[in-house]
Amino acid sequence: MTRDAYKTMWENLNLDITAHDGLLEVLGKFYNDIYLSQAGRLKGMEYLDFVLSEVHGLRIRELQEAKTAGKKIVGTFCVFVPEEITLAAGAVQVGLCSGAEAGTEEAEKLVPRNTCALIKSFIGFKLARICPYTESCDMIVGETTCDGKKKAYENFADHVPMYVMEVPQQKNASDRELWKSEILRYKSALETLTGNKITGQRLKKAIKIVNEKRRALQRLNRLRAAIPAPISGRDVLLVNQVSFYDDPERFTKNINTLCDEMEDRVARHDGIIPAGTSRFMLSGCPMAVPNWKLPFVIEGANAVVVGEESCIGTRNTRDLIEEAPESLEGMINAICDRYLKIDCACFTPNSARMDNIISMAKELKVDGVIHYALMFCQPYASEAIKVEKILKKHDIPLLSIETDYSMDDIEQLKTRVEAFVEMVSSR
Ligand code: BJ8
Repeated sequence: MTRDAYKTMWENLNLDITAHDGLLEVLGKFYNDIYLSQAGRLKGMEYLDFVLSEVHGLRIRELQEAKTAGKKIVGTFCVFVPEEITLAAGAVQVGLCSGAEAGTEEAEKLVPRNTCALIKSFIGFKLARICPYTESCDMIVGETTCDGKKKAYENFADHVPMYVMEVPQQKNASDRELWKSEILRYKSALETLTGNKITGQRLKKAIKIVNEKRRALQRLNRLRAAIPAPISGRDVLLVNQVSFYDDPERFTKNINTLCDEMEDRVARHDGIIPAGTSRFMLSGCPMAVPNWKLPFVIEGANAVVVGEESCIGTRNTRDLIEEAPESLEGMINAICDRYLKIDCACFTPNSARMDNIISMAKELKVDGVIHYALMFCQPYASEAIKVEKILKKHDIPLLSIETDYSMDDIEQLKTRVEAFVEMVSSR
């Protein structure tokens, strides 16, 4: 990314240029160490390298051009926000970064100290004026998932144009009614914001675009399950992270090209990860860009991540919207049903998640599961106890980790992960 070419754009977005330069420098260094240092990467990953190198450059310029052309930009933090509705309104949806420590001191003036790193991160990025995505948004959509998020949005609303969707906490008939009414309320809010009416035709097209994106990610997940693994877990995590802010149709095309390359290598049993490397599945909280800490530690310990049971992973890609309905009402119902299948730990009970963890672990033939909860995340830390029980029943080893975005515990993490890898490989 040529900094000078974008400086004026960043200034116009009211970024703190010095702090932003610092962020890009650290990000570039991390990216070199974690990604570009990998040997024998797939050629298709060059697209992801390019997108990442232009994450605050070209993509932001595209968003500005879309705004000039009259489009609205909608920022989100959660996979519950239906991108199909956003696209059908002619708006652009982007996931807002919340995977790095920034502006923590300022963020702690808006939320208590014992709030998870993800929440502090999105507030910190805004208050430190280093996120061009947040600054580009015409509307930011939050959701009533965990308590931390829903209370944070109240204070965050003093700083950004906030809209909050109510997500039910159970999955009974009355919850479905509530969720459907929330989808309709979101549809109206977008129609008001954009001035565009969401017709059946527009929604059908949007459903197809988002389904195709999820199909490409499903294909990637099927291919990566091969033994030997044809791609590192870090690279797949990056693909999932980029899926939240890249143009969806361009992204799908490039991921399918990457899959073609993988298919070829799988057919030749030409994995880039040596056969015999211990295989792990990550399960738990989402890892938003640029949170690459744990996969880097795992893969540095002679192991490979072959699946993510997470919202930046299969929780977001497992289910498609049914494409058969032709009426607007039918499509809204299909959207409603698809999103209610999400097995976020904010639901009670949430037994579908336990079933999904077991079936994924078996399908992927993993040697163990690494459960990842962000410090102070009550929903996932609580479910870690259930995950442990169910995995024990199926004789699948588990390492349960609680961490945050700082590097303070990196040595301790390495020691624990190395011991776990050694333990599973001696079984
Ligand atoms: S659907 S997982 S993206 S809410 S880590 S902020 S839960 S205290 S992120 Fe999530 Fe939607 Fe659920 Fe997925 Fe709260 Fe936990 Fe923090 Fe979390």
